[in-house]
Amino acid sequence: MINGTKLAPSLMCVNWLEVKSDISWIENKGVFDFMHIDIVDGKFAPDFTMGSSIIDVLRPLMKIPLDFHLMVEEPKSIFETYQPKPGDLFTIHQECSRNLHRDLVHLKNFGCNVGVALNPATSITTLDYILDDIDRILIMSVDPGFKGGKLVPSVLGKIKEAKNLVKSCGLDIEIAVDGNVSIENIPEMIKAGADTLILGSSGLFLKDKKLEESFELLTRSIMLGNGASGV
Ligand code: S6P
Ligand code: MG
Repeated sequence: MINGTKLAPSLMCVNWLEVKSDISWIENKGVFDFMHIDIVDGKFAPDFTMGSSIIDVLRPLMKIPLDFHLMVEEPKSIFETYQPKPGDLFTIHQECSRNLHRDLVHLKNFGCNVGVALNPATSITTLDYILDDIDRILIMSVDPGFKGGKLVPSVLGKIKEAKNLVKSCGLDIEIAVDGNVSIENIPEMIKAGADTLILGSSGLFLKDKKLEESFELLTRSIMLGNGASGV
């Protein structure tokens, strides 16, 4: 966490030729709150990411809480594959789940925290009857599936709307933003009400930069979002 903003590096965006050292840099830095793990099924979103054979090998290296983002049609069929544990957070998409409430209860029975993700075209109002059951709203600021996407501008208003809704209900639900959470976009996202930033190729794993250099830029950007000037 920096200045009250929680941080979740996206495992999909590490340098896979140096995956062990990237994970240990993240762990040792001591400021990251979650390891964000994108699971894509090739149906709800194009492409494929990491199956259990990869996650099972990497899990022992990751001590910070795991934050699974399932971009998967009818995700309940794969919950057990990733062995949800107390302390993990599992987020499923509103658009993917025919029985959203039932799937969230199923996940909570493993003892983990739960979130619901919304694609750029999905309204916050779709969560009206599920707010009491969730720990996080994950607002997708790009269409799901790939790194390197471009922010859908209407999403900034949606972050504000989500933040106001959660406040007005007096609920303890975190607002997370995922997709093109870039050094440039972060200040506006924080000002709009983002509590947690999912950091990918535009926010932490910057091309041609060492992680330490990118981290400095990230820190400045977060400070700007929180109202600090001259940093
Ligand atoms: C995208 C996925 C994300 C990405 C991350 C990419 O479908 O859910 O978590 O890994 O957002 O970051 P960037 O900065 O390349 O858009
Ligand atoms: Mg994600």
